[in-house]
This record gives sequence, structure tokens and C-alpha cells, in this order.
Amino acid sequence: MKMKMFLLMSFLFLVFSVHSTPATAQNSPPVANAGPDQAVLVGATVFLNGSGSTDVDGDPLTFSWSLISIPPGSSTTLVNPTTVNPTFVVDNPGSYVVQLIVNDGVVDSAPDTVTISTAISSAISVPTMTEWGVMLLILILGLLAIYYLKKPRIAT
Ligand SMILES: [Ca+2]
Ligand SMILES: [Ca+2]
Repeated sequence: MKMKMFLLMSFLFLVFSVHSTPATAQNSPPVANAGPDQAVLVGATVFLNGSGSTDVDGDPLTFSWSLISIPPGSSTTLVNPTTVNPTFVVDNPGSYVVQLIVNDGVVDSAPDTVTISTAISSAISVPTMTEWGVMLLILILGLLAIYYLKKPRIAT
């Protein structure tokens, strides 16, 4: 009888302890989305957009943006880097890499980056003196060729 009681109590204790184990908060980390890459003109204000960031639990997100790479000579800084839509001014040609980390109140997301590059690069450049010289030489040779080909031959 005593043994049965002991076993019953043990069983009940076991069942109770399993059920009373506090449910650990199941939190999934959020996922940062820094938005699509952009090509802009020098002098433009870039509008970043982190609204594509998600959290499967639906937790409200906080945003933390940072410029991790800017072109030499640039002194730009982010405006409102803890909001969903910060801005910055592209003050020099080149590539700007901006990183976004979101937090769901418990953990940080993995970082996501977005690259902003200047649309007009050195592709459209003024010809150099050498290039002007070569073009002038070709023009002169072309004119000379036309002149000599059209020159009436004098019969001797
Ligand atoms: Ca979460
Ligand atoms: Ca990205």
C-alpha cells in the first residue's frame, strides 16, 4: 500500500512537473531588408526604406542603419538612422554601402546591406588632348585623301 502510494505520488509529481515547466518564450529573430540597390546622381538625397523587414512573430521592430562604406572625400551622414526611412546626401561620386540591423525587442537580425551608386560615372568623359589630337589627325588625313582623289589629272 505504501509502495503504491509512493509510485502514485511520484507519477503525479512527474506529470505535474512536466506540465508546469514554464513555456519558454518562443521568439524568432527578425529579418532585416535594407531595400533595393539604387543608382542616383551626385547631389541627390537618397531615401532608404527598411519597411521590407519582417518578424514572423509580428513583433514591432526597431531600426539601426549605418554607413559602412562611403567614397573617398565623402563626408555624408545618415539623417534619422533609427527610423524606417532614413536619408543621406550623395556628396561624391562612387558607391555607398548602408547596413540595416532590426531588433524585435529581444534579438538583433542579421545585417542586410544596400548599395547606392552614382549613376553618372567617368563613362561620359571629355576627350583628352591626345584623343583630340588623334581625331584631328584623322580628319586632316581624310581631307587630304579626298583632295588628292578628286584632283583632276593633268595629261602630259
Ligand atoms: Ca521575433
Ligand atoms: Ca540587401
